[in-house]
Amino acid sequence: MKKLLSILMVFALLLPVTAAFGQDDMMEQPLVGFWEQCPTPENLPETVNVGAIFGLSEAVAVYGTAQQNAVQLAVDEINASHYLGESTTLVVMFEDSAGNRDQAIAAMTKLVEEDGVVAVLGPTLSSEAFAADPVAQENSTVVMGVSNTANGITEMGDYVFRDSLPEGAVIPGTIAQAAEILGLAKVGLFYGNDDDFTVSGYEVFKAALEENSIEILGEETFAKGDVDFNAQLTNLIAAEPDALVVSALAAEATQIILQARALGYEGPIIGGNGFNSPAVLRDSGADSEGLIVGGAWNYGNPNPSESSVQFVEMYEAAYEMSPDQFAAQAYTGAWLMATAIRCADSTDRTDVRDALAGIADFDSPLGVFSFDEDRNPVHDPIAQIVVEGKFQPLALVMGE
Ligand code: 1QQ
Repeated sequence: MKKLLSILMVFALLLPVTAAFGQDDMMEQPLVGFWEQCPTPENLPETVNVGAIFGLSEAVAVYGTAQQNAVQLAVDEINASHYLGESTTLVVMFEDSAGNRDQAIAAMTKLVEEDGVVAVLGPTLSSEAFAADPVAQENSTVVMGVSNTANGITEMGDYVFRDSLPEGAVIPGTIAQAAEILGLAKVGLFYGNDDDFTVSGYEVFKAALEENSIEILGEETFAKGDVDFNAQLTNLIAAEPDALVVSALAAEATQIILQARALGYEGPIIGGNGFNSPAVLRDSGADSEGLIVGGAWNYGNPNPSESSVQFVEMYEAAYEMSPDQFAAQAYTGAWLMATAIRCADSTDRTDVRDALAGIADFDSPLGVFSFDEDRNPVHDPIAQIVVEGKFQPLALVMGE
């Protein structure tokens, strides 16, 4: 009798989920989430609004479009599976910041002060986050970066979170592995000196190179929007480096790869997070072969979490293309935000902040995920190398 009862109860629990997806469109309950750790909320309103500020136009759209796709996918799953309760719908209000600091401030102000959102995802760039996040902090509203990797982001305040591994957590391991595999002794360093992320990436690269006793033969800089890098590359290449180490966003990263190769440079290029978009590989074609980049997530990870496998399937089915690291981080960010709202069982912004800060051992496409005490992510990075036009795990390619 007891057994029958428990079977019936399991059926009763499953019913709303299967009903939501309909007969033809049955899917399993998403593997992401705190389904058991945190009970189904009972006090949420019919609609819960969160904001998302991404670069959806201009050069930064190569990152922002993937982020928007991934957040929408997560929200659709969250609603279809009634993660926030039977009658609560999560709605995301997207704003385009176009990679521009002033636009990011305007978007944040609108979402937080006029639209009254519970919390905000984004903005895409660290430079936008440094401009706009103080607006969220002043309004005691959570903002969670899903691609901000510069040092110091969460130091803006206790409402500022990120699920994107900072360059400081990725680059040292990548440099150490690259140094071992390539036997690096001397490199040339090239970076954008007018962007918070590219400058921070440069500082982290420099410290990691020094840590590994790799000599820096020369340093060169550029500015956002530059299109001709020949003068700086000529100087760097003339010093005969074992590798070029570059901190740049996608548009400049692509041109730097193409122009370095056109100048006859055949050695390795090691890039920071800005290189992580498939668009960089597409636009630089065969010239990107051998590019080494550290990341937070890789499509070809030989040991993906189950939820990563499910995420890839869902994303490919929805968008007819493969997700990249930025999509994986944005998808995870949306689930983390929904989980904070679910566990808070409230739309009070401070309750949501406290619930988010308490998330640990969250099963996500990024792996088992926790926030540290400074609201930065804790999970393993992955060093990658471009082979046949795709980011592959470096360890796998090297047969380790
Ligand atoms: C930052 C980054 C960029 C590459 C995000 C797209 O890491 O601005 O922090």
